Amino acid sequence: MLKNLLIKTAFVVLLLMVPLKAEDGYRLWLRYDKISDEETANRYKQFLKGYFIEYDSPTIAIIKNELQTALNGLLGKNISRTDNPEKNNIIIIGSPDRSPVVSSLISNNELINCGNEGYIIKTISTEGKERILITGKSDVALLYGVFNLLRLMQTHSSIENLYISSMPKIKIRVLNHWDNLDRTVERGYAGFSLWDWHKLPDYIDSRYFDYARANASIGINGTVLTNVNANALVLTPVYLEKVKALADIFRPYGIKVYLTARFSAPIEIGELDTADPLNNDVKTWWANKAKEIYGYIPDFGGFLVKANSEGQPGPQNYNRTHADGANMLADAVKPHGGIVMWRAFVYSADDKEDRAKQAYNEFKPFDGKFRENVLIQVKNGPIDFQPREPFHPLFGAMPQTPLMMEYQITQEYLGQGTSLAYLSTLFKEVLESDTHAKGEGSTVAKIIDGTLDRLELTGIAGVSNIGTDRNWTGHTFGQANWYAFGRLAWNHEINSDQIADEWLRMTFTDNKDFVDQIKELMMNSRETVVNYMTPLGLHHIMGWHHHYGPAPWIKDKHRDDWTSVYYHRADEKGIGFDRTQTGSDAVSQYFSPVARKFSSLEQCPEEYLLWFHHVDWDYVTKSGRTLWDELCYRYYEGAESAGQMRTTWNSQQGRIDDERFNRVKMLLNIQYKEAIWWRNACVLYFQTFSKKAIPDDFEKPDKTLEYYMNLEFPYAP
Ligand code: BDP
Repeated sequence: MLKNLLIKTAFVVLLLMVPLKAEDGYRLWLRYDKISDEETANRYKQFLKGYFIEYDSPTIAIIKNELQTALNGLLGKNISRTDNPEKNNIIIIGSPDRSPVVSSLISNNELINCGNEGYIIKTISTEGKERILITGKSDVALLYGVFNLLRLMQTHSSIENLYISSMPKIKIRVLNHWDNLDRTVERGYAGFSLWDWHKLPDYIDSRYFDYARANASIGINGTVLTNVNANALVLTPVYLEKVKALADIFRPYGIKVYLTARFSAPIEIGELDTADPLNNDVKTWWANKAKEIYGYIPDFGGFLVKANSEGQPGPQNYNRTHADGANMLADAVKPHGGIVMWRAFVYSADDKEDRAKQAYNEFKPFDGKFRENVLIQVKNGPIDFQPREPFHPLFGAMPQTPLMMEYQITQEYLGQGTSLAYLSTLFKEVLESDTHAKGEGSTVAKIIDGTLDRLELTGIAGVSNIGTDRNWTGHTFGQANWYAFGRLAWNHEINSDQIADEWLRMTFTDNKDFVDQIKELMMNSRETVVNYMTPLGLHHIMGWHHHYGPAPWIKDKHRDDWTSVYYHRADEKGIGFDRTQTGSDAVSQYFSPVARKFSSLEQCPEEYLLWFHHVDWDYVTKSGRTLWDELCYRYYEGAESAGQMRTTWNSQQGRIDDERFNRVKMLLNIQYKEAIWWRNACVLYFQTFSKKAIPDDFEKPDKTLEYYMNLEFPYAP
């Protein structure tokens, strides 16, 4: 008896010791914690005495709910709906077309540049009254506007004298989930797939709503639910019921659902013995399949296709082209308003051409040959989401074809689930690269937003890093990459600094020292990772298969282009892949000013040096150090900066909640260990070719190369 009582009491005491609100990262950047600075809070309160909305819809219901939750949280105050639009200090929300009050305050003309998703937030000052108008042409535009207003408050910015007019620069802003029907996630490091296929459509996880809400808050308007290495089953009625359930949830948040289409589906789930895109039965099969899908989901977005790449079936199995394949599917979805996102990530083991050149060679000849509802989805660089790659040469090379950007938000090659690498700087680096396609200033951004070639259909995709982990992304800082992707997809002109600033304030605290220090840490983090993994243009030297950790020694596999030696080409003379005229001539796929710069050993930016050149160990780099010394220097510098990240983070203890602080702290320790591991393994391995000493000032690796080469990780994610 007594024992039982003691145990119970101890349990209650323990419970009381646990902080009431666990800060586990679930709330992402939408925490809405009370603003502690009274002055700011009071100023906000003054302007938010109620809201006026004239009509209802599922999206409007979401808006009201978000406003209530946010203002309750941020200001500790309920905001109530008012029937009187003339009241002072209220928010008025609505579209001029549907709200007579709104149309009396703003003309449709003023919204002319807003498209269907853009919005205006505007302070209306009349007769001593101040009202904030949030307007746009659609309900979802209003939702985006509301999230913008809330972001201002979450970042403690002024909400006085507002005039914000914002419209997305890119039309299709999608996440690509590499999620399988068994809930595993290809290259996912945050648990399993969010989509609980087994229990859908009857069991609706509340996370689906929170997922949609988070995406809407950053303007993401589409989600491809399934892996590019596709399973045709998702196109069968049993699964389409489930997909429909998700689509119904996401719709009021402005999010369309897309699926990956397995090219051989007519054989696998149909009764056909071919998937030849020019075969009439195949065409009819897909047309009927599309009709069936639209029967479930009237606003279904369309298909994403990986064809004839890494073993996936495609039109080339029937001696047809990518254009034949893409156009056939495009015709099937066209009557319903759907699109096809056809991936350009193709390279073949049989093609002896430099892998970096193959996508361009295969796709460029088809410029202008695709249907108007086809986008070609191109990875940011010509190989595969490496820590650093030059921009993909297809950007600018297909002026008559909408090219979509594909980024990887999940950090397959940037430390996976254990590393902090803020990717906004990577995203921006690519967007700002100048292709010179139509002279100077022909940036990748202008190609994908359609302005360079006056293309209407535009898109951007990010391979998702989201899973069932309580904090969604495994690493708390993975959330920043999801956030940054959305913000840049909406407006690629925002800078990474601002995005980090917003995210930090909303996610953690607005403590100035914390924000300043951690922002700097974030801004340098990707370069740090590049330095300790693949400095000076090195690439694809990671672990076999799982891609975890360093393995520059990988060779003699069934595919050359899946080895490391194929890419670094180290020998006694030097290191690097000669992609100039004397080598694979990949440089010739770029427009001449770019090609000239990349081909010249002197002018090639050092960050791409070994991407384009095989360079002698004694070559003198810009720092005055020889290539070998410079390589060592970068590896050591990278590892040192990873150590510095720990120190910076640890100096912030107490500024944020212990739970998230400690998690990040432990992960930064792992990252530092991994940085040393990368550094030591790579320097020791490349030393076997350079035969030179590691410069004196650097501490020598305490393990042998053999030790590193023997490490195995059979269960790496
Ligand atoms: C590579 C991944 C592989 C993907 C492939 C793709 O290692 O798992 O299937 O890209 O993009 O980065 O299709």
